[in-house]
Amino acid sequence: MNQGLYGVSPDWWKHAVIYHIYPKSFKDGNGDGFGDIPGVIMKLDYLANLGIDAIWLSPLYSSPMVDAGYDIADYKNIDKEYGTMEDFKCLMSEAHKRGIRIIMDLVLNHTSDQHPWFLESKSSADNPKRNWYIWQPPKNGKAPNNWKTNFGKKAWHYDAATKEYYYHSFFWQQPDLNWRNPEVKEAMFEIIRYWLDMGVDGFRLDVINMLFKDKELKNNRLGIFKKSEVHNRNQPEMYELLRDFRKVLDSYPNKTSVGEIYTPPPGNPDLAASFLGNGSDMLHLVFDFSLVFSFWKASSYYRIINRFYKKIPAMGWPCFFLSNHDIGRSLNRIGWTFNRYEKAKLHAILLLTLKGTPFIYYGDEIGMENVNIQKKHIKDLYGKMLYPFFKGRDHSRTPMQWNGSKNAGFSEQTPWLPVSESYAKINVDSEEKEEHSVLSIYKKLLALRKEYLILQNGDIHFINKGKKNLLIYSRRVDMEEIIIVLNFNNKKTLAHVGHVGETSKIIFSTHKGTKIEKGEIMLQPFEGVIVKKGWW
Ligand SMILES: [Ca+2]
Repeated sequence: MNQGLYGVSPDWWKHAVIYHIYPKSFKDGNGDGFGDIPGVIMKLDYLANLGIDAIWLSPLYSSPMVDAGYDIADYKNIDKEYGTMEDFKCLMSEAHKRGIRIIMDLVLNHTSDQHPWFLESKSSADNPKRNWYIWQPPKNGKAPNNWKTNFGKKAWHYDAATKEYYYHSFFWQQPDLNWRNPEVKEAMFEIIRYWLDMGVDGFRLDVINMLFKDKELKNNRLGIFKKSEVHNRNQPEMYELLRDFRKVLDSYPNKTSVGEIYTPPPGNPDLAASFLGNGSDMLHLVFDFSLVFSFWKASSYYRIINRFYKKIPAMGWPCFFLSNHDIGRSLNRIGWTFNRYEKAKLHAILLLTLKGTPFIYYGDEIGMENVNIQKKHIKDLYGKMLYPFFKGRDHSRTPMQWNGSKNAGFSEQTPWLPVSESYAKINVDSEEKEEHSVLSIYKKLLALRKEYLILQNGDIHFINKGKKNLLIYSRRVDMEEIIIVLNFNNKKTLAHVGHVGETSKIIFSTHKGTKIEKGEIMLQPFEGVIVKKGWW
C-alpha cells in the first residue's frame, strides 16, 4: 500500500479527509444505468487527484434493495448490481495503491427479511434462531407495545404463521436483530473479522444507537416529535458492546470506525460523544447531526461546533459532515438560489479547516444540488409511502455529474434516477477548468491541508464567535498559527483578526486581491480567507 503522508500512523483517521460514495450513483462501469464497483475503480484517479484519503461506501452487500442496500441478505457477499467480490478486492487494491483507504458500511441493527437468519427465525416459534430477532406474542390481541418506526408507523409486524409479532425500527422488511442474544454478537463479530481479514480499513456503523431496546419493552411516553422515544434506543448496554467492538478493531493495525448516532433535530452532541467512550475505547469517530440543522448564521455555527467540541473526551477526536444520503445536500439548506455557490465555498473552508475529520459527500465538491424528483421517478420507499408530504431521499442520491455529455457522463444508459438539470454547468470537467469553481476551491483546500499540517492537527481557538456575522478561528501548534476568516454576510465586512506581524500572509482566499493590513481584512460578501500568521 502506498502509505501516504500518515500511512503508517494508527492515527491516520484523524488526519484523513473521508469521501462518502453512494455507489448506485457514482459511476456506471457496465452501462446498465446503475453505478457499480468497476465505476468507482474508473474514478479512483479523480479521487486521488482531488486529494482525499479514504472512501466510505454506502452498503455494497447482497440485498433485495428495499432500503437501498441497508437491508442486507448476505453480509459476506457483494450485490450483483455492484459487481463481484473480485471487483471489490480489485477496488481495495487499486485504492490502496493510491494511498486511499476503504471504509465499509456496517448495518448491525437489522437484516433483510430475506436473510437466511430471519428465514430460519420465522420458520417456527421454536427454531434455534427464533431469538436472534425480537419476537413477541400479541398483548390483548394487539401489538406488544406502542413503539413506532422512525417514520411514525407501527413497528411490530404480525406473522400469521407463528402468531407472533416481530419488531422493526425501519421497514417491515428490515427485522431488528436481538442484540441481547450473545449468538447474534458472535455472528456479527465474525463478519467484522471477515472484512478486516480481507483488508478493509474500517467501518461506518449505521444507526448504532438503536441496537439495544429496553429489556422489558416498556411503552414509550406519547409526545410530540420523537422526544418520547426513549425505550427503543440509546440503551446503556450499547457501551459495553462498543468496547468489545473496539477490541476487535484494535487487534488489527490501523483500523477505524465512525458511528451514525441517529437523532431527530436539533441533534444530540452529548449522546453522540458518549459513544466515543474515553476517546480510545469505543468508536473512533461519531456523527452528530447538529451542524446540518444549523441556520446560515455565523453565531449558530459557532454555538453548534463549540458545543460538540466541549463534549469530545480528552483523548477523543471530532468529525464533521454537511450532507449525506439521508439528510440531503448542504447546498439546498444554505439558501435557495442567490449566492449559494459562494456559500458552498465558505462551507468547504469550514469543513476542511475545523479541527476534526471532514467527511465529503460525493458531488458536494462540485456544488451538486438536491434534485426535485417527479413522483413517477421516486425510488425511495419512504417517498413512495409518504408522497407528497415527504418525497423521500432520492433528491440527494442522483448521478454524479462528470461532464456535460449525455447523462452527465455517469452512464451510457438512462440512469436509475434522473440527472440534475444543472449538469451542463455543474460538472467535474468544466469546473476543473475554472479557477474559482467550487471544485477548484475544494482542491486548493485539500492541498493546503497537506501543505500545512496544523490544519489537520492544530488546536482550535475561536477569535470571533459570530459577531458581525463573522466566524474567525485559528489553528495552532506551538508557535505556528493559521487564521481562518469567514464572512457569512452578503455585504462587505471588516474583520479584525488580532495582532499579526507584517510577515503574515494570505495563503488562500475565495476572492482576488484581498489584503491584510494591521490585523484587518476587508472581506467581500461571502468571502473566506486563510492567513498564515507571521510574528514580526
Ligand atoms: Ca452498472
